[in-house]
Amino acid sequence: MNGIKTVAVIGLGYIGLPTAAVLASNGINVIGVDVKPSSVEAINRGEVPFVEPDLATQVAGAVSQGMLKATTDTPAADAYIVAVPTPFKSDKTADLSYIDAAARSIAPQLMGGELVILESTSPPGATQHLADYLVTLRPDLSLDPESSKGVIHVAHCPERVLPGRVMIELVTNDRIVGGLTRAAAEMARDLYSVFCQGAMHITDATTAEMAKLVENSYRDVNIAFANELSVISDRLGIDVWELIELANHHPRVNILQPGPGVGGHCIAVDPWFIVAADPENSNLIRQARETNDAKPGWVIDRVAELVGDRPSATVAALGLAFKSNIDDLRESPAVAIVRDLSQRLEGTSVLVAEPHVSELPAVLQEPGNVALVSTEEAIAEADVVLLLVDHDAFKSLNTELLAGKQVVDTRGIWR
Ligand code: SAJ
Repeated sequence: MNGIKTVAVIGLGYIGLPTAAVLASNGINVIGVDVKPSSVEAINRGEVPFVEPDLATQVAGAVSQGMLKATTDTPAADAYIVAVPTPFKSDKTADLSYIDAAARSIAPQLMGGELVILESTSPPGATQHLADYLVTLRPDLSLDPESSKGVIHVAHCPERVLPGRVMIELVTNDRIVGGLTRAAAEMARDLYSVFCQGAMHITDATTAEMAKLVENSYRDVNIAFANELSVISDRLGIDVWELIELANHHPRVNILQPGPGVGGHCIAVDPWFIVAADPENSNLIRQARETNDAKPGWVIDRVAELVGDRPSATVAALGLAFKSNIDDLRESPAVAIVRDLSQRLEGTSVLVAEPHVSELPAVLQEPGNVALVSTEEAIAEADVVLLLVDHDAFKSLNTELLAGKQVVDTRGIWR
C-alpha cells in the first residue's frame, strides 16, 4: 500500500471524523485537524462532538490505541484528506475559502511525494484549483509526475455516505477516485482500499467532482417530481402517496416521496454547483431546486387556509429535523416552515414536538409564539396538526389522538 503510514485528515466534521476513525481502526496513524478546539479536545478524550451510530465506539477505540489524535495544527504526513465544508455563497456559487485555508495549512508541511485528497463535495475544477494553489504556495514543488522537482499527487474522492448510516456506507459503498494524474488516482485508490470493501472506480478529477454532484441532483430532480405531483394531486383531490405507490409498481418507474421540502447540506446545495458551472444548459436542475424550495411555502399556505378564520388557533408542528430519525436541524425545511408560520400567523400559538432535540433552535426562540412540548401535549392542544418529519415516533402514534383535528400530513404517514 504505497508506503502511506500517516494520514492527516483536515476537518473533523460529519465526514472527516468518521473517515479518520475508520482509517485509524485499520492500522493507519491518523492525525485529525480541526479549527475548533472544543472538537479537538473532545476527540482526544475519545468522545464525539455529534451523533452518528457506531462512530463513538470507533473513535474511542482508535484514540485509546494511540492510532487517532486530534490537533488544531496541520502536521507533516504521507497523505492529507481534506474534508472541509463547501457551502454556497449568496449568488449560489461555491465558497472555496475553507479549501483554500486547508491548502495554506498543508503547503508548509509538504516535502514532495505526498498525496493530497479532496473529499469535500466540490464544483467542477475545485481539485485543480486546490492543486494549483498548493504549487503557487510552494513553487519548489510540482504536480507533474515527470518533474525533477518534488511531486505532489492530488486526487478527488468524494464522500457519498448517508447520514445515519455513515459507518456502514464508508466501508460498503463503491468509491469514485478522480486523479489529476493516473498516479494520484492509484495512490488514492490504494489508500481507500485499506477500509473500503466496495469497488473503486478510477477517473479524472473533474468527472469525479461531477459524479458526486450528479448523484445528489438526480435525487433532487426525482424528489421535485414527487413534490410537483403532490401539488397537482391536491388540486385533483387524489392521494399522492397512493398514486406514486401504484406508478412504482411499473418495473421501470421509481418515484421518490414528496415532503415539506428538501433539507440537509447536500441535496439542497450541490445541484447549484452544476447550475453555476453552466447556467445556460442546466434548466431542469435549476427548476428542480426551485420546485423543492417552493414546497415549504405551499405547506404554509395550506396551514394558513385551515387557520384562516381562527386567528388565535393552535398549530402542532411535529418534527424539526431535516429528515427522519436524526437530530440534525441544518437547512431543515421543517424549521423554516415553523419560523415562517409563526411570523405569518402572529396570533397563533405553534407547539413544536421534536423528540430528538431538547431545546428549540435560536431562530425559533425569537418569535414569542413558539414552544417545544411533548408530542401528546402538542396534539392535545392543537386545532391543526402539521406533520413535518416522518420520525418513527410519529409513525407509531395512536392516530385516535388526531380525532377532531385538522391534519396537514406532509409525509403521508397517517394515510
Ligand atoms: N427527501 C424527500 N423525499 C425522498 C427522499 C428524501 O423529500 O423521497 C428529503 C429528505 O426529507 C431530506 C432531503 O430530501 O430533507 C435529503 O435527504 P436524503 O436522505 O435524500 O439525503 P442526505 O442529504 O441525507 O444524503 C445525501 C445522499 N445522497 C444520495 O442519496 C444521492 C448521500 O448518499 C450523500 O453522501 C449525501 O447526500 C452527501 O453528503 O452529499
